[in-house]
Amino acid sequence: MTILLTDAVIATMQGGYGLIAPGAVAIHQGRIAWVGPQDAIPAEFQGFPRHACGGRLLTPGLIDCHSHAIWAGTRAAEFEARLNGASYEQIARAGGGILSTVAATRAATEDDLVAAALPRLDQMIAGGATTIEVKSGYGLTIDDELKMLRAARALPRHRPVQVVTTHLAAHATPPEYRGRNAAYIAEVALPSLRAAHAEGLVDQVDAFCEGIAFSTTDLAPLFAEAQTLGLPVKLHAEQLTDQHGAAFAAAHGALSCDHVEYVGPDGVAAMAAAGTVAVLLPGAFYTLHETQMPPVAAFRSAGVAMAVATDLNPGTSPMASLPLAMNMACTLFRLTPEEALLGATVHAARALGLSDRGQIAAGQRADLCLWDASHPAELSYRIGGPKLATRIFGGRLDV
Ligand code: DI6
Ligand code: FE
Repeated sequence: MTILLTDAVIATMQGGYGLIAPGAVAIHQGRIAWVGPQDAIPAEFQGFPRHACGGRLLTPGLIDCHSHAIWAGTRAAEFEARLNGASYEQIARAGGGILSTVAATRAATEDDLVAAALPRLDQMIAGGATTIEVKSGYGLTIDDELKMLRAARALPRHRPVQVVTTHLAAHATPPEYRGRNAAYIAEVALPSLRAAHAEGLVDQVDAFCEGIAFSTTDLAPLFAEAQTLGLPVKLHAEQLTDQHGAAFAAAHGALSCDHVEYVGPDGVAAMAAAGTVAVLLPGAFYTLHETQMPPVAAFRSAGVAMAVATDLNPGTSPMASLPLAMNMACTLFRLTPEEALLGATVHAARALGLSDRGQIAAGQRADLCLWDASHPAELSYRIGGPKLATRIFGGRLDV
């Protein structure tokens, strides 16, 4: 498809907002062919069919670089228990929390999981997402982890979205391995990773490094195996305590360290040296009523890129909207709206190891969002974001 978008306020996200207004974008064969000022459209694109944007804001399609969008069951009762005084750790240690979602997910079929995920996916898409990352981690057996990854891989057959899949068998220790983390890694996490890789189901490897989950010692064989298979790693690091997971992950060239509220100066320095992105997840911070903020000032001064994601999951972040996550990142973590939008575009792409999206520039995928807004700060300023007027996915107008 060939099209020329005209009369837009364009946030190219090159060097910050990279505003061009009024601007135009030429799209050809699913890619951006040209972007620039309205009055400088090259002759070769003048004849393209036009779509007038009416002065609306055009951004890159948003990228949700951290989600657990595949699960079965609900955790509303746990939410209620927490408000009656139970902590997240107490619930987890009592077999609730992640493990209750594991039981429901094990009982579901691949088709059940896809069906349950589609309404969530629709909400993500309504919030402007065009690429989403989806993790396993609620199966915790070889077969159930593979089932989750197959369900994640199936999503683009049902909706116009690109999916990056992440193996997260090291999310929690299932009851049958309680107190035997090393055995769980050896007998479930490693074989499920090898099988998922052999079946082409996995793009990257993640783990939950935490006192209530896995230590860096537990995870060393998993990250070594990821390296052997040529898969990039990332880590849920320093969400509730400082386990020095960020430094461990950075030493493995991690694409990102996620949550990172409790990361210390050693972790920040290691992330900066390795070019590891800090993925901020304000939805979990908000839901858990946390008070320890991620060290945003330290990330800035060390030059660590910050991404923003939903962490969509049934326990700690039942939220599918990236604009809402951006609003929370600004209000709770004091990001600027420009940093929040970089975090859901350019830096989110980096956190997924993707360089063909996240900016409006010649050669990039033509994944774009046209918003009922006139300035990019409105994406973060309005709680829940402005309405998406038109979404362009792979060069096709689909809203
Ligand atoms: N950290 C989180 O916030 C989610 N996973 C993780 O490692 C929580 C997942 C859940 O509670 O279901
Ligand atoms: Fe998460």
